[in-house]
Amino acid sequence: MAFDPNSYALKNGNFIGLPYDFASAQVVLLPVPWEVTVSYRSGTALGPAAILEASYQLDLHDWDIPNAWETPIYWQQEAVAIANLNQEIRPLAAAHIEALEQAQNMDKDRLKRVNSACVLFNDMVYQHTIKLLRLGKKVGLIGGDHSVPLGYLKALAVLHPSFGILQIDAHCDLRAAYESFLYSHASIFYNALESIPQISHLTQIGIRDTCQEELDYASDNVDRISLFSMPGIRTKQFEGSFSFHQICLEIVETLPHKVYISFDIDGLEPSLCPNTGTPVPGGFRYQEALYLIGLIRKSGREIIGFDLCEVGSASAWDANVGARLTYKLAVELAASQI
Ligand SMILES: [Mn+2]
Repeated sequence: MAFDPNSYALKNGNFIGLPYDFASAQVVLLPVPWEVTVSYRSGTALGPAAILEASYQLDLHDWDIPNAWETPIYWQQEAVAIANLNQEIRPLAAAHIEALEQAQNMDKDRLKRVNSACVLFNDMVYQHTIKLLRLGKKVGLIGGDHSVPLGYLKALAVLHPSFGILQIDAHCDLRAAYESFLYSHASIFYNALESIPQISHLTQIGIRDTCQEELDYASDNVDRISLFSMPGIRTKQFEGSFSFHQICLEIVETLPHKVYISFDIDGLEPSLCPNTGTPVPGGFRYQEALYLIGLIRKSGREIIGFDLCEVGSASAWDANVGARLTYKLAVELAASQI
């Protein structure tokens, strides 16, 4: 049966029921069900499955990209080894966090097991993504908590000698370890910047929930990190001196030619992600985020990959927003190819 982009979606296991297989795919979406170090609310490991399920509800027209549905997108099955390791290690991490909160003595062996499982996990993501990249695929990683992209960033660094990251997030994620977890969701960009010299620049936007240690790290590395706080962005708008377009141009201009997008859904206002791991009031509106992403391509930059993380699974609404963002990111990833 021929694919009809105007019809309802078939639940065929592919994103939005699209008719493409792995061989024909230009963009591969890789679900990563991992949330070992979550510190507040769990559920994001089931985010990818919830996004896939919600995706069948989407229509295929994109307001920016003609015939977006012709983008060959393929949703890869979840890696069972990752899901299993998450299930095995998450209870150990949860017990560690509980002991910390009760000010009990630290069980060092337990902590060691969590940290070495995270090393193993990062390597699994590296192996999956380098294989896809070497096959010429563009990859979108679907988390999971925000610790998931480290292995993917290392794989991109093998193929791209220099690239920048646009991070949309309520949090800086610049802590040097958090709760003694070396590979915490709260440390992802500290770890990325410290271990991947190919990352020439990190531009953080939407930041509104942070601590002095992270702000100090950002200002100590001001040649490598641009931080646009949410209060800073809104103040410019409230005072009427800048349009959102001008603010976006200022953001995009901090980025080099090759751009990776790391989208933590808590960068949006919490009405769009009520069940995310650590929701924070404020944040971008949906159309604002889409406008900014579109501007990266229009500026002539190349999007080399993306992740979407921290999508909650407790309600279909979080997954609905997550699925729409996934589609937009995937078609922009394909369309920006130079
Ligand atoms: Mn984050």
